[in-house]
Amino acid sequence: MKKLIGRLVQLSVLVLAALLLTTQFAAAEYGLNMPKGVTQISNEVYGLHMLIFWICVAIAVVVYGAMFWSMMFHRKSRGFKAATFHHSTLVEIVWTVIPFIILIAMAIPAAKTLIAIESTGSSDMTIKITGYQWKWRYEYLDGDAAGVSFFSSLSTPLEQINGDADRNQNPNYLLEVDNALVLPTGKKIRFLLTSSDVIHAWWIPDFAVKKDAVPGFINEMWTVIDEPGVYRGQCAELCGKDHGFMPIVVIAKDEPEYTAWLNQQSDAAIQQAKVELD
Ligand SMILES: [Cu+2]
Repeated sequence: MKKLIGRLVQLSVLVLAALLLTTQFAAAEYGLNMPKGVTQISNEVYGLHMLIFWICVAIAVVVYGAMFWSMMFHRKSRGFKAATFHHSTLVEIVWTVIPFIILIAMAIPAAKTLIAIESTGSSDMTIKITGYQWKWRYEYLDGDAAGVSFFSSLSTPLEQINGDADRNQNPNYLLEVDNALVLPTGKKIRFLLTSSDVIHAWWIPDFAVKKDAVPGFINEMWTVIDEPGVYRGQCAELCGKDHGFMPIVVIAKDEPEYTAWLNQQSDAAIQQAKVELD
């Protein structure tokens, strides 16, 4: 009887552990995995990530499976005698060749994606991004938007930062800026990235775009946004005391809305020039 109760307790602990594990896997869907993003490149990056992940899972199943199988069925208490050989050329060749093949199989899709990420050629427009302690500057360098330039700083209300207002009311707490970067959809946009003081990093997870902004150097990256919308990111390189207070907001607009925004910008620039002349 005692044995039976013991077995039952063991069984319920196992069931509980299995339940806990499965709920954690379900939660991972939402919290732990990387986002799929909204661009072709971000989807490619996600696909590559999942491919490598499943290869790792398969390796783990084989390795741990062999380990537990050996521990279970070849244990000493079963009277199993350990082998005493010291050297096996065949085994050594096998455990060198198999990982080599796996690594090559992983390197081919990884290199393909990496080359695609770095292909900044034949872009439709270029925007220069400069990191400052602690804000961003955007300069539209060519095309109809040439000359448009502005700073983009944190605009989350101060009372929210000080804790006087309910932070839970604002899902974009610390992620709002005064001037968002406005981009057209369906165009290949090349970014030139630099910094005026320390190293920052411009990062929009939904675009799978992330690179360091290094003073004295210009880094390149690119994106094509398919859908209009608001996309958010942050500085991703520890850059001083307000590193956590230099968010990035990109508003993607389709052609007519983007043109309307552009006209507004030039009108504002003309007004500004008039004021300065007077
Ligand atoms: Cu920064």
